[in-house]
Amino acid sequence: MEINRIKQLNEQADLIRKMSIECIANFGSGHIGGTSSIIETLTCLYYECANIDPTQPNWADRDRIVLSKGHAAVGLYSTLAAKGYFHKSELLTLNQNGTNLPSHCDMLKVTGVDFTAGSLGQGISAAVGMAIAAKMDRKKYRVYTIVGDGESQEGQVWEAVMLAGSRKLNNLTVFVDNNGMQIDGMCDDICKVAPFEPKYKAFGFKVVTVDGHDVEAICNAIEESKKSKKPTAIILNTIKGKGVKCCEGTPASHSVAFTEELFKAENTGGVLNI
Ligand SMILES: Cc1ncc(C[n+]2csc(CCOP(=O)(O)OP(=O)(O)O)c2C)c(N)n1
Ligand SMILES: [Mg+2]
Repeated sequence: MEINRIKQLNEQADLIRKMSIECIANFGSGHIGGTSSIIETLTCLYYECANIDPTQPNWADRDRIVLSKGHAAVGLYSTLAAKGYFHKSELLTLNQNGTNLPSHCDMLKVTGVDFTAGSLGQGISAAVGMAIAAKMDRKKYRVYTIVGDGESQEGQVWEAVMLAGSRKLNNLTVFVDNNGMQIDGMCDDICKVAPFEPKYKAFGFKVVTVDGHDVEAICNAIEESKKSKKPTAIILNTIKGKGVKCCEGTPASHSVAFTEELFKAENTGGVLNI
């Protein structure tokens, strides 16, 4: 990938992270930790690798992107607004009474959201169903889904993975956000589910492990998944709260009260300019 393109994607990720922080600060609290760990992945999908068109959000042949860890919705909403699916002024209504942007992603309310998620385990299951539907309809679209490591303690995740491997769904890419943390502690201390590589391999997946904040590595892994004869798991080694000073690397960053002072300390200024 050209240096300039890497720079552009990093700048875009930076902007989307700032937008997400501003939305959360505006509401006063939110899921900043698990949002920040997947910003580069969302950026690579929406700005480089996925076949999508913001002017046709319901285009039948679009790639599907399912945020299974639906609590990171603010990151998805910020990405969609940045891409022009809806006006960024809506972002400041996040979570407010009457909003169209609830804390967990909602396909009935938000233009561009492909699946309603928040009940952990359901998103990846729906993504596998979408990939099977594409095969049945002889459609070329791919399905991408982002799953948390804590989420992977749900038995339903592995039922979906087993089916995907068994059906050889090479149109499916599962990202595992391996940030090591869940709501209030380390995944390994609560219910160890890592390592992911041998588990996905055992279920018939191609597995690629990358630094989940390295846009070039993520894009390369996605391009590899497009050529695979098997479903692909991309294990993203990430930092929960990445790039947010008060949160980085602490499980307490799962859903935080974000005061005016904390926001000021981030020095991001307002990027929504509304
Ligand atoms: C079925 C279900 N059980 C419990 C929850 C509550 N919950 C929301 S987020 C979360 C932790 C998820 O951890 P992880 O997947 O690692 O996401 P991260 O916090 O790293 O973004 C839990 C237990 C839920 N949303 N759904
Ligand atoms: Mg996690």
